[in-house]
Order: sequence, then C-alpha cells, then structure tokens
Amino acid sequence: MSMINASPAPEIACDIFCEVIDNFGDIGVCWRLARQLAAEHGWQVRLFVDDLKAFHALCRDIDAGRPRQEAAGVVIEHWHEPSHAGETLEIADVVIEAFGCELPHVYVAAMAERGRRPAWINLEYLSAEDWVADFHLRPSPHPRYPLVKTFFFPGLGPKTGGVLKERDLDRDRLAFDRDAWWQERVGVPAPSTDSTVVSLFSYENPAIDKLLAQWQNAPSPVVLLVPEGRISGAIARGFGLPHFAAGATAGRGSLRAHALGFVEQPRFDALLWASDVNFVRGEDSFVRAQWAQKPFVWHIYPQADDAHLPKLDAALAHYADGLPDTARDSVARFWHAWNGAGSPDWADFWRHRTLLEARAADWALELAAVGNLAANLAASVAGNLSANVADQPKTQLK
Ligand code: TRH
Repeated sequence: MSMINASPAPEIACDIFCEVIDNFGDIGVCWRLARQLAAEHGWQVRLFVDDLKAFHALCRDIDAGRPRQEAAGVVIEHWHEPSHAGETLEIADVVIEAFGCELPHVYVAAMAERGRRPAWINLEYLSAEDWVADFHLRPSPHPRYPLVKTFFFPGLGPKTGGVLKERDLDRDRLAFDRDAWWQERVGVPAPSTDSTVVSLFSYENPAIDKLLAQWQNAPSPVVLLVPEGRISGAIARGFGLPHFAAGATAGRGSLRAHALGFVEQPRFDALLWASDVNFVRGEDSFVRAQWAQKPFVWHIYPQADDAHLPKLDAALAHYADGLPDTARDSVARFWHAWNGAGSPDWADFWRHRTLLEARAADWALELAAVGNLAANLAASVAGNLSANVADQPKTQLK
C-alpha cells in the first residue's frame, strides 16, 4: 500500500476497446490515440482490436496471428470475440470504448467491483456540428452498476474534445524533405513549381471522371498521387488500364498520375505535405489534412439518409468561414460536388489557391486552440480519477 501523496505519481493504466466497422478510420484513430497516450502522457496502454488485418496495414509489426503483442509501447490484444476481455481480467484506471463499441459484460461487471472505480469514456466519432459542445463530457450513469460513463466528443470548435495532434507534428512537417520524399516514395524527382500536385485518398466517387478530364485539359501540369485503394479502379478506367496498382504511372494531356503503396500510419502525413492540395476522407485523414496546412477536399463517410451532409456543412462552417464570400462559396460548391451534390469545377475551385493556402494555415492555428484530443482526454480523466480516489478509503489505494 502507498499513501495518496507518495511520489512519483503512479502510471495510469488505460484500456482502449476498438471494433473495426470498415476501412481504416476506427483503428486509425484508436492506434493514434493509444500511441500518443503512451508516448506523451506516460500511460500504460492496452488496445483491444477485433481486426488485426486492418491494423497490420497501419503498423507492419502487427502479426495478425498473435493473440497478444506489443508495438510502439502499447500492448495489443486481439479482441477475438465480444465476451473476450484479455487473457487475465485486469481492469484499467481509464477505460475507453471507441465509437460506441460494447465492452465485454464480464469486464463491466469487474469495473463495478474495482475498489477504485475506473474513469469510463465513450469516445465518439468526430463531428463539427454545434450540438457536440453541449454533449461533450456529459455523464451517463449505468442503469445497474455504480458506474458512470462519460461521453467524449471530438470536435472542431471550442468546448469540444478537439482532435488528435502529436506534440512533434509541426516540427516534423517543417523538417520535411520534399525532394528526398519524391525520390523515395514516387521514384521520380519532385515536380517543378508550375505543376499542381494533388493527393487522392477517397472512396469510390463518380465525380472523379469529370475531374480527370478537367486535369487532362488543365493549362498547366497536374500530378496526381493515388494511394492504392477504393478509388484506384476508377483511375485505372480513366486511363484505359486494367488496374492502377502501387508503382503504376499513367499520363494523358496535362495529367500524370502515380499509384502509391499503402504505408504505415506515421508515414501518411508526408503524402499530404508533399502535395499542393489533398483529397481526404473519413475521420483521421480529414484531421491530418488540416494539420498539413494545405488546401483540402473532404470525402465524408457516407451515411444512410444523407445524415452526413449536415456534418459536411458544419465542417465547412468552421474551415471556410474565414474566407472571402466568393472563395467560400466555391469551396462549398466543390466539396458538395465531391460528395454527390452537383458537378465539380476544378478551375473555379483552384483559382482561389492563394486564399486557400492562407486560410489553411490560419485554420490550423484556430484548431490548435481547441487543444489536442489526447491532452484534453487526459485532463478530463485526471479530475475524474482523483474524485474516485477521494471517494475510497486509503487502504484501497495500490
Ligand atoms: O479509412 P477511412 O474511410 O475510415 C473510416 C471508417 O470507414 C470508419 O468506419 C468511419 O467511421 C470513419 O472513416 C469516419 O478514413 P480515415 O478515417 O481517414 O482513416 C484512414 C487511415 O488510414 C488514416 O489513419 C490514415 C491511414 N493511412 C495510412 O496509414 N497509410 C496510407 O497509405 C493511407 C493512404 C492512409
């Protein structure tokens, strides 16, 4: 037994539960958060993931056949069935259920039995909508157990949980070696400054055919970088090729396209830094594009009944409101067209390039003022944990 004010402070143990619904965003966010809590906050993090194959794409060290392993200072458990709660039932100080996944019942029951109750966080999906600030950090008492779950809402505005950003991200961005990256990743020298470099990470998107035609007929060169994935088939068709796999190159008119292999998550940002404009999707790449401080276009994750469209407009309201009216309207038109409403007009969008570049830098500063998600989460559970400690007799402290 140690006393409350004994030093140093005990390491915080944290369990994160992640169910992969599809693609890479669920594990992408959880893996980034886990690494950051371990590296920057000194937490002892265990990450439960039900799909190690998706995880392997983001971190090559992950062996999809192993039930328990360690990577980047994080313990990873293959969450092989909903009732599984690790090889031994250990309850952490902080328990994060990502995106409303259901914790194993046995784990919840043990949380209630634990002398020092864990801080239980439900980490929600990112939304830029205003209501998020009202619901962020709202408690939800468990109907049967003496446990309280807290809703943690990432967001782009004040009084939300913010978004993830590593401490060294800006330093790494500023130290980025563009020429070396082009040689190493694309195998060609960096394009001349009269070219526009476009990165394209997107879902299938019918608007791509029109854009390819516009880029082919553009007055100056356009270089397209396409990580292998869901849009690759359309790019192949656009060039009359059977496929467009990593290493492939194709050209027509002003357009030259390069297919890139999917890289580990920490290497993804460099693609955004190497480009003049980034097409991104889902949640995590959408956030990274904002930190890259480059103009970007968001392909939002489509939901039933167009529930995603208000979210798209809410993000535009934050990001594009700092632009003069004509530029703001043209960004909105282009983002809408890329998300199925209207027809994309590249020239109309890109004539605002200088304004968009300035806005991208300003917006990154505004967003940083919300604070980064990992630090916001650590600060919010710190209060919660000390309240739980104060509720308990000292003899129960370990
Ligand atoms: O993959 P996404 O579309 O993910 C999701 C999921 O569909 C999820 O269910 C949904 O709810 C959510 O979006 C909104 O897009 P996202 O979020 O951008 O995740 C992609 C991840 O892949 C991101 O962490 C960056 C990473 N990545 C790499 O690590 N290497 C690469 O080469 C590329 C292209 C991406």
